[in-house]
Amino acid sequence: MADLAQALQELEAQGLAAIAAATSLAALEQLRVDYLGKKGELSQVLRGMGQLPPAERPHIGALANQVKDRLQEALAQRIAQVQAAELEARIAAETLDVTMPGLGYPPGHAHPLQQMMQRILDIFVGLGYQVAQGPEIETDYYNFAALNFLPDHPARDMQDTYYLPDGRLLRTHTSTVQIRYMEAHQPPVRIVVPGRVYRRDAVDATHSAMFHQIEILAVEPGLKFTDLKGTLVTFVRALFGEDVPVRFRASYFPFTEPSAEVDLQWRGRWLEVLGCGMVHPNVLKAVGYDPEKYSGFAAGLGIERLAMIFHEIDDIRRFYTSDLRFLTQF
Ligand code: 2NM
Repeated sequence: MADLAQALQELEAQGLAAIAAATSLAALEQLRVDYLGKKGELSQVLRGMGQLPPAERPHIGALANQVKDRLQEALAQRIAQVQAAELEARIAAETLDVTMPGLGYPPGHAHPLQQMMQRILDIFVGLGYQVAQGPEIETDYYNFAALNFLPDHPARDMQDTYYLPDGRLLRTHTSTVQIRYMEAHQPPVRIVVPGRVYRRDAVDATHSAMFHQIEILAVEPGLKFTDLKGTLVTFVRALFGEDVPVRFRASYFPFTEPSAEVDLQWRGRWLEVLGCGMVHPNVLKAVGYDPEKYSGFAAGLGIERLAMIFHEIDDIRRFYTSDLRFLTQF
């Protein structure tokens, strides 16, 4: 009996030491099998119980249970310690260094046409105009009829405009938006309208089948040509400089009467930059405004043309071919 009791105590001391020394969950599981498993050390020792006199068996049995409980308790504690240590090691290994420099995307900037458009919009917004936009696919009515184009006007020809099979068309100017805006609002009107427009032109250095326009429209009682002139001179000076020479030349548009072209002198040459005029009474009538009560002025310009003058660009196609050697210069 003394042998068995001593063997149990040695087993406990040995087991506790091994458990304390173990550093992984796998090693601890192996120790559990070795000491407490069916074929483990404790079972081996207890096999000797059969040789004991019956009176001694309860005492040894109790001792064996104590050893088993202590080893189980030690295992559970050590497993918790090892798990905590493993978690800490993982957290330390996975720590994110938020100060590490990134890969770095090259900084971009707005396309030169968008830059020019934004500058022009800013000037008119500063003069009290609101930005308005509308659809690029339009009806004959909004693109031509409401704008006082006669039924046989050459711009309506299949040769000059892109038509859809259902008779609708790609707008040839943004004036369509002015018509839609006037239909929906009563004067006073002050809008600036940017957008893409389409012309069935042969593409070359100065022509594109799609380009960008900005048009303005103001309507209220008593507006005169001098109001138009003052507005456009202010605009041109804000864009090209305070002392740039500006001149107005008589011209013709179906939707304005009188009409004019605006030229500016730039590096010694007169350049045409804007079309403008007083809104034709037929256009005011078409949107339900009384031409006896209201008058209006309007103007339009091509963004590409203005950007080409401003930056001395020689070919309109450079805007559309996404060549970074060109685009990064602006
Ligand atoms: C231009 C030139 C002159 C214009 C006229 C209108 C409207 F809708 F009021 F009739 N919108 N835009 C206009 C007038 C456009 O572009 C060269």
